Amino acid sequence: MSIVKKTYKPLTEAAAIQLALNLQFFNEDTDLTCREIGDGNLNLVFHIVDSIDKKGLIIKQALPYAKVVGESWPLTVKRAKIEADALKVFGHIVPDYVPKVYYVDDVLALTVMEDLSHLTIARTGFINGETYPQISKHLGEYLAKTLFYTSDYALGPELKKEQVAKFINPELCHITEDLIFTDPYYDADTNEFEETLRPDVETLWQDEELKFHVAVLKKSFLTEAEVLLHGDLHTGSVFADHEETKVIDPEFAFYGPAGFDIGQVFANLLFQVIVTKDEKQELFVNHVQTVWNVFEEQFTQLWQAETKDELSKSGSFLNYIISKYFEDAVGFAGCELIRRTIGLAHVADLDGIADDQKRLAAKRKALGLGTALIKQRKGINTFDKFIAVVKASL
Ligand code: SR1
Ligand code: MG
Repeated sequence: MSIVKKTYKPLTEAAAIQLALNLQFFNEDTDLTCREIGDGNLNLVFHIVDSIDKKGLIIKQALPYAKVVGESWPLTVKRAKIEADALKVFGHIVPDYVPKVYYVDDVLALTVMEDLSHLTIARTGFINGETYPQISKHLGEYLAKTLFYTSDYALGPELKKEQVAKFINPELCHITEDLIFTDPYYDADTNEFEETLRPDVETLWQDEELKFHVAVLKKSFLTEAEVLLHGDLHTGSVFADHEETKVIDPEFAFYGPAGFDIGQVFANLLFQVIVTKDEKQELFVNHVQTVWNVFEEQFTQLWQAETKDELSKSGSFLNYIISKYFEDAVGFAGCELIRRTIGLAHVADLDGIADDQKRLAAKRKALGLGTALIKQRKGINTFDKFIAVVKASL
């Protein structure tokens, strides 16, 4: 008898249907359709729908290279396991805000999960005029709970270190270290920007003070294993409608500085502050404020009720932690604003502006705001000061 060893290969739409049937997610005699709908930078995403009862399913599969660049950029498919494991951790902590995981195959590097096609990717919704009234409250709660319950202060130091080991994610972290903290600050091949922006970009490359501060933030990302991060928490990683919010795609998860996830949420809402006007703009400023207020309030309650560390129970230590997370978040938000404007993997909030002058003006604002947040983050020690710097850049 020969034993056939299962090996990795990318699914086709027909193979995705067959897998769903083999796993008995659907009846054999039903009518299934499947479309590959992956529009992100890295993965295949199969949406399977039962045309009779309209029940749906998602199969997400990692490709062995970065789709955004092509096969010339090999990338570990082990990230699928990191993502599935992170979805399980976050799903345990904040079940309302994470898709359900039904099945994982580490060899095929795939996860079968809840169909969220009744929701829209938040970035797309925002660009099309949606404002999602609950999204900032939900993201504030998501951040408070995930960043508290994965920390030393909730898990205790031994269990936390086991989790750090489980979520070692070197290749994906390396992408972030390059694309966010390195490449935008010199003439790297990965950068992408309009030639008209070159003088603005060269100003960044020559700004030694800015590069010093980015190096400090990069050191924090490299070395500070504070909490289990989502690691790529931009508005393209969030599904939403008026009532629901779901955070997807944590393949960049690892133990890092808490302010990184908060900063990415800030920055990606700030793109909408930059590209909108009047009441809409105020609404997105309010979203940023709500994320922070809800985070601060709920994180404080969790800390006061549940910290396991005796010395950390003092109010002044909690204040120190919250101030540190805020300062870090402001700096990381600045880095995200800059990388999404001139580095690899842009955002449609900016690139989708058809009018050249308006698009370039928005990009200059993003670069100016990013620079200000990074350099001035130590002085930006209240939310009001943060918003004053944001408004001064518009
Ligand atoms: C090569 S991956 C480029 C970007 O896509 C992901 O969503 C992350 O943001 C990463 O930096
Ligand atoms: Mg992603």
